[in-house]
Amino acid sequence: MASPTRIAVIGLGYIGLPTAAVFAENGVEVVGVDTNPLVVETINQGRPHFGEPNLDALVRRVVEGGKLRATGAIESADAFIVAVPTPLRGHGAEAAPDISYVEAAARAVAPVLIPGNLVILESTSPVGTTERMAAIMAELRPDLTFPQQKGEMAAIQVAHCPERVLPGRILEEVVNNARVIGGMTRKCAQRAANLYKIVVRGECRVTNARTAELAKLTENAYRDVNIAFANELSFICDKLRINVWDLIAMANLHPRVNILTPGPGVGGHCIAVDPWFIVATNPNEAKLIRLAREINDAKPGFVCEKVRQRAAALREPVIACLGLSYKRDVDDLRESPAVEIVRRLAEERVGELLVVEPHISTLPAELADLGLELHDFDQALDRANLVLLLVDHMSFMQVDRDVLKDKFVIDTRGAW
Ligand code: SAJ
Repeated sequence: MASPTRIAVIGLGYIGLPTAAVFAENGVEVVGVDTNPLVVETINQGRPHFGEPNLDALVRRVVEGGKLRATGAIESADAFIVAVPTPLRGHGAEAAPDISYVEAAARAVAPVLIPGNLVILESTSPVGTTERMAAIMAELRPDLTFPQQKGEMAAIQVAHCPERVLPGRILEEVVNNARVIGGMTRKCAQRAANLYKIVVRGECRVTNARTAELAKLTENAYRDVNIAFANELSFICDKLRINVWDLIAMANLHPRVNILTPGPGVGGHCIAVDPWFIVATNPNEAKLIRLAREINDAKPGFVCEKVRQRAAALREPVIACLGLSYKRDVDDLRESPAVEIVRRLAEERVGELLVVEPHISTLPAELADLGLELHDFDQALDRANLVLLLVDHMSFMQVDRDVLKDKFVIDTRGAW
């Protein structure tokens, strides 16, 4: 079957935009669809609306070359890639995945479908979401046939191909990572694999849609559990007065041990969220996955307690809070433990807080509303008597050790 010449990418966020741009770079005509007019306008000016290495130049090239165009309204295409958010609503035991954006995308795509179209869900989703998307489209288009009705003979093919790129290395990983491609039928999977092979150099492993859905959730739950192990060690070491970083370095000398790095908590829109998708539907089985989430979620509170103890020893605590993003060298503040820690310290008035985040130009409202402001790195270090390293940004690594000499330092990343 010939490769689609025209694809529509629905949702131009952290995954949708790079995906659209990479397909466009490889000669596919791409129309990007987003409900946010500002996002559409920015992209049509040749600019991404968020920071990601090398994305600026790529978006400019493909927009100027006429290969990528953004719009607010869905258009017909050969294939549709849905990359919309699947947020988690509620907390802990009450948390439940919200697939309403996927459902809305299915409703938006349905009217423009023609026989031979391929619809792919890329959003990280609870098991069964691809089938749900197909059911919505089938209900709206009784004139067409879908895989759940006609199997391999269906007029429309539906598949799930979860994204697995690491923010900060998206453009490299979107091309080089292996992909798991789950079709509602074998033909669906094969057609989706043929599409991804236009841009993907890694293996495209085909399976069914449900397995692909759980595979993605499993990858992030696996990493969460492993980070929780490292964070649990940090609690144990604190009590035993052992340096956790040294301990892990020693243990990792063993040829079959590879412990990850403790930190201030786990953030980002994926690892801190996706394991709950498994727990929500399998509360009795997913015991370890749930406990790992709880351990990682306890880490910001532990860091706040350390800061409180240190600040209590100072007459006028001035605390430089270094970094807000959820991890190093990105501007993404979603689910960031650093933001939570700074917010809690500000609410409790633990001291004067000097917030430093070189990757953003304005503070999120939840911090600005507490009277906090962004500060310059050097000035904040100069003024502070307590330095709290929350994110191991490259720019923080070149710190002058002499400046830190007479200050209390809390290094949550073990980076200094
Ligand atoms: N973290 C630690 N210690 C570590 C590693 C990470 O505390 O040893 C923290 C980070 O600081 C951050 C969080 O965990 O707050 C998550 O960061 P990450 O770099 O591990 O992962 P993400 O969330 O940026 O991207 C993950 C990736 N998944 C896996 O590595 C299994 C990526 O491949 C996925 O595509 C992405 O989630 C996603 O979109 O699902």
